[in-house]
Amino acid sequence: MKTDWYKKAIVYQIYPFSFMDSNNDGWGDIEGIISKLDYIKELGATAIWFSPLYKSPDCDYGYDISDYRDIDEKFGTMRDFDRLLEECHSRGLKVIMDMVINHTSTEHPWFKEALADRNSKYRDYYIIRPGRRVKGRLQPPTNWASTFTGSAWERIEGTDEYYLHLFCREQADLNWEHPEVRQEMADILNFWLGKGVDGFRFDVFNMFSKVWPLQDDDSRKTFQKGAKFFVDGPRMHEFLKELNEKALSLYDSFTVGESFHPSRENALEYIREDNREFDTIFNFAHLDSDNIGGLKFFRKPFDLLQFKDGLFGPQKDSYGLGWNTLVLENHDNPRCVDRFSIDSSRFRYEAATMLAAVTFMGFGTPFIYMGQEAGLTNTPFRSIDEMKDPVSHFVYDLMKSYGMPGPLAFRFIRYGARDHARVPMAWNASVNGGFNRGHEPWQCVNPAYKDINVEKDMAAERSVFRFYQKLLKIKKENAAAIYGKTEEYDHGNRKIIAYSREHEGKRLFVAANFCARSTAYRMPEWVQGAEVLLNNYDRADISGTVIRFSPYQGVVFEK
Ligand code: TEU
Repeated sequence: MKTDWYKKAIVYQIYPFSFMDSNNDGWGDIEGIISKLDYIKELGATAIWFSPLYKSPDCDYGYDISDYRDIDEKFGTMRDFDRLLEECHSRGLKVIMDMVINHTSTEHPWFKEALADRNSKYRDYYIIRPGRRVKGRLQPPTNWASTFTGSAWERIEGTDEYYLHLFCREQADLNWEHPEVRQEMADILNFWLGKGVDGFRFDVFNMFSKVWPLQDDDSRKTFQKGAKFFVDGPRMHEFLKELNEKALSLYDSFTVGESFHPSRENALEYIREDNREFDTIFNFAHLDSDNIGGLKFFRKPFDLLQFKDGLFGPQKDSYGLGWNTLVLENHDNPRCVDRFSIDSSRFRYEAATMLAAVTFMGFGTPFIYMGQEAGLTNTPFRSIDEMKDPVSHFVYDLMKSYGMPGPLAFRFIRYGARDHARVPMAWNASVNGGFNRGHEPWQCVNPAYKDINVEKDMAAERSVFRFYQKLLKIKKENAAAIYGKTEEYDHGNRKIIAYSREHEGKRLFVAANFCARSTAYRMPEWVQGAEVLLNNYDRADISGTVIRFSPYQGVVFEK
């Protein structure tokens, strides 16, 4: 029977490579994760989403899967995983697996067979097409661009054929038109559900369906060329319903989709409660408020109004129809305290807590990315060689190919790089931040760990972790914080964010200062006399309905 446990859930995301390395080989592992479950429980999370643990050659660090039914040996064995599942469940923590089924690794046996034998049935599992001869030269079947730069087609060696990859060339897109592919995917979901996992996060799900026949994109776009033929494709809703029918609905499973710039209409269709597609999808629009056109490397001055639009739009759209998510960080984004024009050298604690309060008190399930709860910061990478993410390298190379000198290209990519979130966790001030016992980690550590780490934060008088604990407790227990309708106030204010949540006569008012200076703000009349439920400072300077905010102060009132 389907329940709605996810509505009161607090999800904690683990990037297994970098969480905890128990055997000191440089890679995070399952044993390490188990050793930290009590910590996650203490924080107040109720579910864990694991970035991919499956077998993978790691061209895209686990997002290129070569066996959907096995655990990669650097993380442990299937027996270790079964124990992890048990250890989570015995602590009341739900387990959410990452499902990367838009593409497989090119090391997946299906793909290898498809290339090895022209008559293999697995050829139809992928999107393989003959190239085109243009003025005697062989060209890809269409002009689509990969999300990760360059053509979305890779020529199959020794032939005139190409296969489609909307991400790295080692991530071959599956052909979802083929019923057998869809059946394989349902079987994989059932395999994990049968083991007892509680749900899935679906990677770039709204690219499963492509527009057929495949055709050129005649728009002038350079980036995301072809997107109109592979985002929110015509059979998307049908495919999701089928996954539900054949797998998801057979269990009390939770689903959250990661979508690539869905249209507003489609975003709603995916999550409508009566639609039987997904329970919810991620909304990232507010995270584009410091970049141009959703391209995270193109930095621009932070735009608070855009942040508000992105944060509140989906809350309004989904309220009463489906469920929403609340996100500040994940493995694809830099640390939030180093974005949004925040002075994190002076106000790290204030900013980390304020951002959490304004985001997570909204309508939707909070997703916390490991380390966010301790206010971890970006890494001062010194050169491209310290970065492991293929995307950093692709964009760096692209900039250089446009004639940008190396050091400039490096500075260009550093701000938005996904690597910031992917360095080993800073647990304490010991070697490698306590990630392991000194073996060189797969990815360099953030040297800030000596100062900024979990242990130190938990012991501090002004601890981000302790604030998160209080915030999450409210978020789980207060009906208005869970179910309330969001109403934004003073949208045009470029310093302050303010909104209310209302449910069955109870009202919350959430307001925060996005500036490094104190700022006065007149609250609505009804807030007068309300109780302060949460505050990231010791006191709130209030007279009548005017609150004089300190830098990055955030306050939650209850009436
Ligand atoms: O990401 C999808 C995606 O397109 C972006 O978030 C992407 O990371 C960004 O545009 C690059 O700058 C998902 C995963 O979260 C990501 O880690 C994978 O690399 C990607 O899919 C491919 O599986």
